[in-house]
Amino acid sequence: MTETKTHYRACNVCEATCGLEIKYQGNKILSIKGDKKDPLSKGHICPKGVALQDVYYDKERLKQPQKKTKEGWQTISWKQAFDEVTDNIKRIQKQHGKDAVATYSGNPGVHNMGAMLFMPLFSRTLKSKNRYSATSVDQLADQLAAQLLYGHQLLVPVPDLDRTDCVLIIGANPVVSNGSMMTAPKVAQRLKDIQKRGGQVINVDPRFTETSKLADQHIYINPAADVYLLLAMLNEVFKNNRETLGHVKDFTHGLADIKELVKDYTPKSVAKITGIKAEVTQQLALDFCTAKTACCYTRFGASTQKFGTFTQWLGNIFNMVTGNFDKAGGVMFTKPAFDIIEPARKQKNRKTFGKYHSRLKGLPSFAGELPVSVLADEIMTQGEGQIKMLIINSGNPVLSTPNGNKMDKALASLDYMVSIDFYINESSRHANIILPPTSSLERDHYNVAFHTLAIQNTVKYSETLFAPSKEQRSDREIFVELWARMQPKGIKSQIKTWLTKRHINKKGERGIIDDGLKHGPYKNLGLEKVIQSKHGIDLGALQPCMPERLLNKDQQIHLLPEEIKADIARVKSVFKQNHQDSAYPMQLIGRRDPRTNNSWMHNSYRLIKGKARCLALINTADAEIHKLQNADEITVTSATATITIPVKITDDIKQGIISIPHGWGHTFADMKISTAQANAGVNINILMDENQIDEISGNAVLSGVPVRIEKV
Ligand SMILES: Nc1nc2c(c(=O)[nH]1)N[C@H]1C(S)=C(S)[C@@H](COP(=O)(O)OP(=O)(O)OC[C@H]3O[C@@H](n4cnc5c(=O)[nH]c(N)nc54)[C@H](O)[C@@H]3O)O[C@H]1N2
Ligand SMILES: Nc1nc2c(c(=O)[nH]1)N[C@H]1C(S)=C(S)[C@@H](COP(=O)(O)OP(=O)(O)OC[C@H]3O[C@@H](n4cnc5c(=O)[nH]c(N)nc54)[C@H](O)[C@@H]3O)O[C@H]1N2
Ligand code: SF4
Ligand SMILES: [Mo]
Repeated sequence: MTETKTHYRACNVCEATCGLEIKYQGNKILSIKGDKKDPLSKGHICPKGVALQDVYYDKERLKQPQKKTKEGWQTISWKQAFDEVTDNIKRIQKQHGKDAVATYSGNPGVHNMGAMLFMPLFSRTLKSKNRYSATSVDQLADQLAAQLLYGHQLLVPVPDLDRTDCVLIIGANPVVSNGSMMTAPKVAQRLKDIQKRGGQVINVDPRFTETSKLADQHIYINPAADVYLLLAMLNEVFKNNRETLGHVKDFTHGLADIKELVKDYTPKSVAKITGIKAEVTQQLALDFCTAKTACCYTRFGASTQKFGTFTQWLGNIFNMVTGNFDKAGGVMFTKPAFDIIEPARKQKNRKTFGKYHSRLKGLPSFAGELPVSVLADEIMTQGEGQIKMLIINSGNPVLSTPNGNKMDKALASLDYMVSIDFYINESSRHANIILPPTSSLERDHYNVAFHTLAIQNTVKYSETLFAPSKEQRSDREIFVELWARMQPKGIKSQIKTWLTKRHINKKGERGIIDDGLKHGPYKNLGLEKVIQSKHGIDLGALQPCMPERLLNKDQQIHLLPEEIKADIARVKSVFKQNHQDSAYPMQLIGRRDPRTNNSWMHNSYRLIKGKARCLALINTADAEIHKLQNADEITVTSATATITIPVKITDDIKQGIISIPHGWGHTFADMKISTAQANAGVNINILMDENQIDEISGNAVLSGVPVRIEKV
């Protein structure tokens, strides 16, 4: 009989990075459980971690390149695929210029070591300004606020969840999402522990969520009104002379500007727009200020709205002005073993915002990318600089970006499209060629991104569990090959040799990680030691690190950056108008489900079985107005489209608000994800208007979208 073995690794599906314990015999997985000895996740696991085996065994997962022909998809060799892809890049760039070839990088790319380390190598070689990613339907606002205040897009302060006395959660549902821009596995337990310590958990959300159930206090807020709540709380802080910058005072400027800015926004004056009584806002500010330590955590719902950047900026300011920045129990920066931030210090020009603008609409670039809201138009609008070819890596923009119908048409209209993905889904079905990478269990993994955003410093390396078959390629191999084929002949072999020797010898990406660890902030840490630890190594709690960690050139913090100043007038004008659109009297917000991950993993029967979950949540009072019963179908109409969806009636959502999950709508017959197709749901993103953006950053508006509903 084959021996039963145990493999330890970090799950790479979401930001929680849970340690997994996998028992297996040969190629057969016997069980996947949480690794109790993982220093960060301490045994936590969610259904998606268990379902990694379904992705591994999925017969519909692609392993060899596919070419679209008149007779359907054909399996072709890697050589032919790489030849055709790079021939087309060269042809199109020669004919239409560099910008005619665009890239879109989706969420799993950030959770993928090969893509993180090698996709930039390839995309830089294209020299195209048309680079897009899921960042601008997600955390662009968080990263821009970080860049403006601390000088780097990844210097995002992380709540010190394990030591705080009060956490104020605005626009996040970590009990379901497992945390975002805050790697905090086992988050429900961690929140309960705050309460056990005598602390408070407060949640501000238009819906009473799974996180609210756990909180000491839930506050219903109108969508996109967080900016006014935060301004009023700050007003209250100043009114009661409770402002304090703590030890960051000596290198922080502009407190008087903040005081001036918030003076018109009293808890009373914002009550109508926020939907929160003045006393509640006052008490909230007081609770936060009087807690020994506190942290305000603003996330997805706060970022993907018309004041995304302003709100994220205010979240930072609130922590700072109440003396909770760079302090144990407040918010702090990490000290990752493999540090992707520190190298930026050497760059002379650290300006990453607004270096250039999109051809249409003039949206600003950020960190070498443009906001994805403009992508469909950039594909479909003729003229110089039009996008003719798109290379998508691990993304599904038809389901994940605004105006999905338009995106679908845009992808169909391309001269050439490539998808690096192991499924034929809503977006990759438009590709001329699909290059499928290996899946999670078939490759090494180091979490390059999320150790940087974790509530505790730890380090972990995961080795390959099952060797891929000969015909498969990893994301790293795909990018290096594409990159190499784009190099001029002489240089090509020279650099490829260098790259091969230094980084991708037999041991793959290990060279880079080992290098990074050895030159990182921890002594005596190398890859070998980390691998030997199996479960990962605890590197200790977050520590104050100001001002040394700042990447601002002057090593100073300026509380009111120019970009924010320029948006104050808009905040003021919406405050004054505060009107509702009578054609669209309701507001749409999103929702995540514990058993799906954005638009993918829906092909796992284990995850998708059971009651339908793509449902519209509406309030009992709204149901009465529209004479609706549970499971009745409604149409939801926005400025861009109409969808039909069954309702679930609940008191756990504010009246006038409707909540629908994203990532569904597996309705196209020419895909190859049969379990997902059998549980199709609807694509909420056809309702999102790509013209509605956060005006500072260009991030898409996905929360608080005006809609109307009708009974079918
Ligand atoms: N309305 C609305 N829209 C949203 C959101 C919302 O809450 N509401 N959420 C937004 C957010 S936060 C995000 S991050 C985006 C996500 O949007 P995207 O990143 O565009 O889409 P995903 O659904 O994550 O698609 C992931 C794709 O990657 C493939 N994939 C999985 N693993 C790998 C891998 O290892 N390598 C490669 N090459 N491919 C892989 C999958 O098969 C799938 O096709 O959606 C955004 N859109
Ligand atoms: N199970 C599961 N986990 C996931 C994912 C998944 O698809 N499924 N996706 C992963 C990804 S890519 C990300 S980015 C993270 C996101 O993780 P989170 O940041 O926790 O985001 P959500 O779970 O979408 O929660 C956002 C909350 O904001 C609320 N909200 C909406 N509009 C507003 C508003 O205007 N103001 C306020 N205050 N609240 C508002 C919504 O009701 C919702 O409860 O989750 C990750 N984890
Ligand atoms: S919470 Fe995230 S990292 Fe943890 S098992 Fe689930 S999907 Fe994986
Ligand atoms: Mo995301």
